[in-house]
Amino acid sequence: MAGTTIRSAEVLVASPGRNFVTLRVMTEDGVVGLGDATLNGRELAVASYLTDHVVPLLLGRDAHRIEDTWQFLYRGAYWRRGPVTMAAIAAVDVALWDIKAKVAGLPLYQLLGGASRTGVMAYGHASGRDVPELLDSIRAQQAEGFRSIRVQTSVPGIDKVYGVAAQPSTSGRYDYEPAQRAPLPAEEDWDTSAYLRHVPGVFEAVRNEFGPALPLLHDAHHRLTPIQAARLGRALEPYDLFWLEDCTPGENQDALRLVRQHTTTPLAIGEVFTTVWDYQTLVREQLFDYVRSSVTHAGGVTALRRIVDYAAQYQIKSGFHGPTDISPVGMAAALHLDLAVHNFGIQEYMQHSAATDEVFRQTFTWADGHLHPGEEPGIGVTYDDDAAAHHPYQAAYLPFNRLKDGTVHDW
Ligand code: EZ4
Ligand code: CO
Repeated sequence: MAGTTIRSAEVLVASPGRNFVTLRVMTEDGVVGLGDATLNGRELAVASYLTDHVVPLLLGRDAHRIEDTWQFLYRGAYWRRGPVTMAAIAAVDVALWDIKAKVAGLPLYQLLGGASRTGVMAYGHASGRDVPELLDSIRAQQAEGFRSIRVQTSVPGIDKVYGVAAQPSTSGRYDYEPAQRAPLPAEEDWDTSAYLRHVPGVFEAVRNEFGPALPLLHDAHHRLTPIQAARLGRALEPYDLFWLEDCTPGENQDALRLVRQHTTTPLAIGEVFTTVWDYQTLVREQLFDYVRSSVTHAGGVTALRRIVDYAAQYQIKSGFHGPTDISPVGMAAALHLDLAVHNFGIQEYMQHSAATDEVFRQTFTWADGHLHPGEEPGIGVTYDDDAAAHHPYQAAYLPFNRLKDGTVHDW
């Protein structure tokens, strides 16, 4: 198909509020597709992977050949998997799906099988430096329309805890952004015993205030050993969490076997996974409940669809990663998949800043706790070059952790 031959592919790096890497592919007919390649704190590595090693391979290919292009980039590189490679492949994959859907004149979810539901339930983020501030933050999220809420809390004895916004929320907006613009990463501190002592009481206070029905989530952010995670899961059972996320570091799938033996608290994992292989044991042995991968970091719509289809055979559901470092392009792609797959669970939704929204024009809607990707052909996002020009890339890093004795710990 001559008109759908790829004429150009550009890598766009901009920092409207935070850094984003976007791939823009154009066909001979002038149809444009966007893909998200943002890898928080390592953005330029993916930009180089795309510019230096992938863009030259795309020119002249048929944009319609999504599967062939995915396999060519994955198998053809010889060096497989990893976040840089898979973010680059994801950007190409999503840009080609965007193009295919635009050529078809349909929103992407129609090409994925059509809508399985009327909207995508999304959870918001609440946090507080103490319990009263946390309860206020939950109320603010409810006022924003969220019907499911992630709860993160400060811990006495720890200075800077993951997930806690530095400012109390004044506008109802939750503004925790872990990446910081600085030449070096910020150092945070960690004390697992203090955390394990404190967290169950916080959930008790939240349940006492909001009752039993409000879905509550919590992210332990990779910091616990298997037996510590088992103990936390068990301690949180009275508070009926929707999920406990990343209770142990993701590399060791076997860890969840031990956690699973001890607790019925539902488990979510996978935001740092990059392929279906990272889920092989977890799915087959039914060691978890929610797939946390994002379209952006797991090789695109093509690959994430395979992961959730595999998970579906074991009644494991989706719970795709949706922090601010997934660009509006990556979020939009996720929403189309959320709407289409049968085993949808929940979608994380951390609203982007006004500056981000000026660069990425979006068609999704948000009402009564649910997102919808909209009915525009493609994924429904356009990129404003003029707005982006005001926001050049700025070096930024995620923080890292040290224990009291100086040992580096998982962040
Ligand atoms: O730390 O997106 O569940 N959400 C998270 C995020 C991640 C960041 C890393 O880039 O764990 O806050
Ligand atoms: Co997380």
